[in-house]
Amino acid sequence: MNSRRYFMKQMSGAALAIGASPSLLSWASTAQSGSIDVPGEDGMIVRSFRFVDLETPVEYFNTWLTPVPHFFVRNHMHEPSELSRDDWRLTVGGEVEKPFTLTLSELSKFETHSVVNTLECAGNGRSLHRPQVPGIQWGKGAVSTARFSGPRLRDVLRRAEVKSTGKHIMFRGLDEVPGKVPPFIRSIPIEKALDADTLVATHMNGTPLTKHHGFPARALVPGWIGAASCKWLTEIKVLDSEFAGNFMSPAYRFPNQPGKPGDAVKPEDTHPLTALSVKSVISGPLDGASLKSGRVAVHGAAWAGEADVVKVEVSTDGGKSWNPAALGHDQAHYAWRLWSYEWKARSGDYNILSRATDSLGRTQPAAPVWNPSGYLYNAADQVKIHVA
Ligand SMILES: Nc1nc2c(c(=O)[nH]1)N[C@H]1C(S)=C(S)[C@@H](COP(=O)(O)O)O[C@H]1N2
Ligand SMILES: [Mo]
Repeated sequence: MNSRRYFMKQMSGAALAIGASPSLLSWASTAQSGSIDVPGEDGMIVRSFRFVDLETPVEYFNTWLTPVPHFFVRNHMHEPSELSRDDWRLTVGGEVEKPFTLTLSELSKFETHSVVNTLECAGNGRSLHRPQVPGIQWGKGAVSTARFSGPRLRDVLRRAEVKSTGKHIMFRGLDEVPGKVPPFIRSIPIEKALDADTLVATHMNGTPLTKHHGFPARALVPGWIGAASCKWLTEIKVLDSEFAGNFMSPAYRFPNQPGKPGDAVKPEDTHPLTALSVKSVISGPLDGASLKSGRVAVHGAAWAGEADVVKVEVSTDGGKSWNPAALGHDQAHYAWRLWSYEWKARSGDYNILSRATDSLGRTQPAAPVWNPSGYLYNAADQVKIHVA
């Protein structure tokens, strides 16, 4: 048992021993914002005892590519327990002329393509919504960036010869479904599936996918919410309409019109989430930091889903005035940009903000768009610091 598993087991044992006390669970889920922290292996923040849900601390947002051990993990259920390279199969069927099944070595014979993608969970930042909403109480770090490689989904689909009735592509993973909950199955529209950058990814940062990230193969739907990128992929099915199931509806839907915080939203007034919003996060100085006066680099990362980040601005006076940040050298269409702003800090208490603008003309709002499930939080980021 590796130390992370050991840790998880110890912790869930502790939670069980005291009857899974809600106070202990909420203590864990509010760990990042409170003074008590629950460090996992490699300093990752453990957001759930039940399944593996690990958040990346924002101070790790200092490399363009996130090292795999620092890449956030989001699981809705148990990771598959037995997964051998030799037994794994991928079936391709549904609205196709030629259904087939592939082994891993057959899959690896397709041409390989690489995409640097920032993957963000739709629920990232959920804990910052007011009023609070149920769900994993992510802080700011359910987002990471990696170079994903593998065959293009469209090449796999071409071999199967999709019929004209094929409109949506459904993915099924091998996760183990606990009790009576529905399996994690979702679908994406055929247009996105046929995009040259949508992958059946087998590698991340040049090495085979680890189990946490979907070994041996996952869908990679760049620029879209993380939930589109199904892990432990075992079935690709072409459908004539969107997949009907819990993880398409009611989950992962957004109100068509922004409502008042706390208001209920009718299902018919919602649509499925697709691409990510424009967003930036400050990775330093950290919230609550005490610094010496002088030169201070305010830095972070900014991303915009299918759009490009064109500008990041920093305010050191609580949002009254804004200064342009320098954008980092490394860039790719679906990847975040690192940014930094050099500030001459004099003593005092400061409210530092960052906001990004993208190639679609979208700018991060001052306040988030509240919604009942707390998706796509993207208000301008904020840290409070003291300069001595
Ligand atoms: N089979 C399966 N795929 C899945 C999930 C899951 O629970 N099961 N979680 C999804 C969600 S909600 C997110 S945000 C991403 C997270 O990918 P990561 O764990 O590699 O960071 O995986 C997606 N793919
Ligand atoms: Mo997610």
